[in-house]
Amino acid sequence: MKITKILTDILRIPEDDPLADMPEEAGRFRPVVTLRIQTDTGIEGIGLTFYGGPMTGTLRSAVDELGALIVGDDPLRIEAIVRKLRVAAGDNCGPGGIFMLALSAIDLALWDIKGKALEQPLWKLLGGTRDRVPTYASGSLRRGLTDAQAATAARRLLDKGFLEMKTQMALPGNPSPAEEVRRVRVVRDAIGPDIKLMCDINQRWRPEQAIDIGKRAEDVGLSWLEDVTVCDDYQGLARVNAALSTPIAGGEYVWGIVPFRHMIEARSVDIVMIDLVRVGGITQWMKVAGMAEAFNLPVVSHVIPEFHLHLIAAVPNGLTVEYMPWMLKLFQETPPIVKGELVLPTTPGFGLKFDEAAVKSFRA
Ligand code: SMN
Ligand code: MG
Repeated sequence: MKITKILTDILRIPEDDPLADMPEEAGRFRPVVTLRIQTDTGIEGIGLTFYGGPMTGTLRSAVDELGALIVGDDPLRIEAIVRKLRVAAGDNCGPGGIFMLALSAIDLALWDIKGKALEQPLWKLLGGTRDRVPTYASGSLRRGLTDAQAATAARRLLDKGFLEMKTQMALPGNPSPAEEVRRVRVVRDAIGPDIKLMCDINQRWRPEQAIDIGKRAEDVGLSWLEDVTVCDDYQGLARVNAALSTPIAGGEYVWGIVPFRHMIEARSVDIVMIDLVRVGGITQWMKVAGMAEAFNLPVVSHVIPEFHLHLIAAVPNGLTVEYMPWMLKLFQETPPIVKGELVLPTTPGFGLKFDEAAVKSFRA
């Protein structure tokens, strides 16, 4: 099989809140680069990447330029392609940043091709541990909402059938520790004791603040506290992790596989969060999951559930999928949630098809 053509697009996707209809700020858009890799067999693989922000044009160019280097290559030899692109480009302008984001889009599309060529859904091809995975609602219970809005949004998520959901602390205006904890209790009280509740700090606390507030929040029964301090303060994270019984999660801001080694070796986290586009695509995601497994740690995904559910279902230590609904409207169909769990597709590859009308309407 040979790669014949690389097609990219930039789309602007509205930043709404389809889960609880409680957007923090209306009218914002998120730019995304989509990719289609075509082959001489007629099989087409799809991928995407993002986090380019105002450099999204540069990100698209990077995907185009890396893509041009692999026309004629065998798409099933993914490690060979990754190595070639690393040597050609990444050794000098990588390993993280735009290079890695672009490489990830290519890696995703290559795995989609492999699944389609072997006529298997990716979750099965990659290990197939289970055909349903827990999932949690994300993006709705944000720190900028009022208490009443957060409670209403949380109840809407329950009505939608979610059994797990994530909120945020590190509230605007740097309030007192007691105020932070009061807010997370508002959400807990709205959903009752049996729903899993996670809480994201998005790197906004100092380690000692995280220990203080984390201790006050222990009885809220959080499934995890996420990114409690800057992502690469592995020692600071480890101090927080050792001080609290609430599990500490982190990793969404970590690029490539080697920094995960340092994070895990430092015992910075109890739960390893892996972001498919920052880690370098499926090829590298699976390596980090294996590394975490060797340290007896579970892994969770970050955003793009329609891709990530395959990976959490594939590996034995996959815990739950973040149901962040950003890109769902790009596709004709996405996996349904039944009794709080995502049901894995049986169609080959990711089992995703672009909704061409949606793609057209989001084109930048
Ligand atoms: C998050 C951060 C940045 C972009 C999307 C989502 C957040 C999360 O940290 O974990 O959902
Ligand atoms: Mg997060």
